[in-house]
Amino acid sequence: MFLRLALAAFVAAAGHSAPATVAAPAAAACGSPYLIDQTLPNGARWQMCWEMRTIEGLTLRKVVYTPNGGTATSVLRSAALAQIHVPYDSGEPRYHDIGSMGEAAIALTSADCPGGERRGERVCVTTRARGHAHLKDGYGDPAQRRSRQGRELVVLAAYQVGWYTYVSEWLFGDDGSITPRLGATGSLAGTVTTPQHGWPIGVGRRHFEESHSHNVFWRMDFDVHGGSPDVVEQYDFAGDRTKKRSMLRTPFTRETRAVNRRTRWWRVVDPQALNADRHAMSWEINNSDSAEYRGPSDEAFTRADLYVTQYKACERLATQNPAPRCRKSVDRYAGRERLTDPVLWVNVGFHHVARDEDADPMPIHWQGFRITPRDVTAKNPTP
Ligand SMILES: [Cu+2]
Repeated sequence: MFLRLALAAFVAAAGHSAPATVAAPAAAACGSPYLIDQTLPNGARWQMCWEMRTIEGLTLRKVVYTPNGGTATSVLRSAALAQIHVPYDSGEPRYHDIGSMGEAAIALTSADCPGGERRGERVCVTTRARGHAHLKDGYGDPAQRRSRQGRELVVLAAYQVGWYTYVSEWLFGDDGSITPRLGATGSLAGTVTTPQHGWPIGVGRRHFEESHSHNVFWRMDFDVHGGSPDVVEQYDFAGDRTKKRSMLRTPFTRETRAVNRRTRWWRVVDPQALNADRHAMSWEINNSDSAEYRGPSDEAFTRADLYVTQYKACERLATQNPAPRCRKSVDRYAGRERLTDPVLWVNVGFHHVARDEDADPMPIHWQGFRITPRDVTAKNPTP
């Protein structure tokens, strides 16, 4: 690592015109059926290994992206769900649904995995349309007219937790985007309450189904373009009722609890890894669709939308962490330690107010966030 850093510094100091690159990531070290290797029609390639862990359930490791015509670049060392916290509006109950997701994973049918491959019965790998990749007028020149439909790789598992069925999806777009999202379907829990805390479902107004939140946490250990250290930065755009907007960059040098703001986003950047334009490669995190649930003081883990912590192998779940020698929840992990190997925890909330349409089987409702390449390639790899 230090040798590589020193080499990169030497290349920069020598004014070398070629982009300073670090070693290309090793190909994913896993065999069938655990290897996923999908090249989408536009040439974008995604490679990774999957595991079904007893605690976290579906876990992706060594995620590598190769843009069309480009070289392979590592993105994530590992990624998994880290908790689904479900507090009900009357104050009780308050579930922590992740503890043994590997055992809750459902055997999938071919209907659960359209056009895809079932791996080890419990994981589906497939591709599907994602709508317009781009659409551009030719300004009178038909040769310049552009229109293309995008596709995405889908890796999913489903879990039965109480009455709910959770569908955990990882979407890998042919534009390099990654979308982790969780869908809740199955059946409502049937928790009956007063009109103040619920909504009348069924006939008349006798039965009030209790409203509740699903606060979903994902844990991601990034590995941007190989082993040189990654840095996490926060971006804000100052200016209110003014014409100007000014960009503010805040690097996180120590562990952090960050909250959402309407134009705020984060990125994980490897300052040593440069694209062909000599811009540092990074992956942007955008968490703008959260209900931002904030709980009482004994649920302090709900009080931030992104946690950045120094890597510790025993910090696996965002709450009710099973390792006895480790702290119990992500708000406790995020102390003041210096960050050299950052792990990101994204918290996305959804407030579920039941409606008549939620009768069995309950229509799926989704929550998630977006990870987008920022300067991984010097231009659009598939114009
Ligand atoms: Cu719900």
